[in-house]
Amino acid sequence: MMNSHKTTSAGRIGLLITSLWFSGLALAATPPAANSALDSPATQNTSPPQRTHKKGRSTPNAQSTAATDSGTKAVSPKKRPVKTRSAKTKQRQKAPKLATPTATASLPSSGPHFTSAKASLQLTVNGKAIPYQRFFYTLSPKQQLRFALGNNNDPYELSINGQILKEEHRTWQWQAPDKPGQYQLQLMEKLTHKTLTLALFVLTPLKGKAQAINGFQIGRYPPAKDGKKEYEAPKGFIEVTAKNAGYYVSPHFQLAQFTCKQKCTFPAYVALQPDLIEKLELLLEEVNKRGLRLDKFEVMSGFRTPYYNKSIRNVTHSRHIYGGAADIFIDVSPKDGVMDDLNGDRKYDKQDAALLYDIADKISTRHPDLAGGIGQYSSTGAHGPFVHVDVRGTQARWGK
Ligand SMILES: [Ca+2]
Ligand SMILES: [Ca+2]
Repeated sequence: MMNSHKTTSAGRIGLLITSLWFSGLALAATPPAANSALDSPATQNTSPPQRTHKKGRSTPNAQSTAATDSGTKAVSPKKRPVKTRSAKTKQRQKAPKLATPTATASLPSSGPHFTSAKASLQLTVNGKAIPYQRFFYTLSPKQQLRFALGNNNDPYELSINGQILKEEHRTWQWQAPDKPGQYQLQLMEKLTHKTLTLALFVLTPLKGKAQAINGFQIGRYPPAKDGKKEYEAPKGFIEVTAKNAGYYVSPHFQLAQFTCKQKCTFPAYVALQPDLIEKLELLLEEVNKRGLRLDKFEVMSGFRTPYYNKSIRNVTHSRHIYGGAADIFIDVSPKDGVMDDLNGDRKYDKQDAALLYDIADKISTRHPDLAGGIGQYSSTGAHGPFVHVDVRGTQARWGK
């Protein structure tokens, strides 16, 4: 089934040398992520979308709704024509590049540096370590959780929605309410006032044979592929409202970046796996270590409902329908909705996606617990170059 995969070497990461990264890096008003119809299944895929890409947009709205999969026959993005910016766009882009000898040398001498915000308090939830100072966990109504601390004797306080839980030998028990929604856990070290914030999303299940929740179309999940657990339908969905859409589920990623872009009103529902967000955080940290100063990735496509996935004729078992995949690119300068010129050759093509691909590959090697697929995509008439990242549990590579 993985006839088009190939393993890449981890050592081909070029220096990323440009000084363009420092302008306009505010996190403000993260625009809703745009759709990508492209997917990234184990077997690849993709007939190029036909929609004309509008250059120079201010949001990453590289919409494409065309079909993406051709079954088992792979269509290598390498065979597509490489697309570069128009002369007009290039002219706007004429800021000088710094041929810095090291990647980190291009970091600004002033201004905020990247902060990974890894957890300083060692909390586990049902055995799962919480990796960042703010993170999230998903659970079913009435599910029992056990919170536990690392081995130390400092005094702590753990509360959920402001209510302090009783501690017993460095552990706390909590049963999720029947009512789906977002519940806020806060762990505080009393002496230092260090805190860890964990959003507990009690999931809204899709009941019986229903294919929608509160009018939001979900569709029908296919039977689990080969009976594998990672291809089972999600137990439920995070309810996204106008109030929590901008919520940061981790230090750098917001709920709204991953919601499906089918036409809908709030509440919307999203499947989102914590492992995916952890992997994206690690990737973002590594990209910053390489000298690109940015605080987020543009997410072209995060979660897709089976309903939407079917409408774009994508592969049935796309990792996107399980909330475990994201199609991402870097768009800082110029902020125009498409991948930036990462390698400084004044072209915007698959070589720029290749840099991000290589870094993602390295992260995957370092963190086998977050194993998954990485796919490289060239630009088409509908979107710029991008990289697919997922956490399917096994390694898969394509497009490069
Ligand atoms: Ca750009
Ligand atoms: Ca380039």
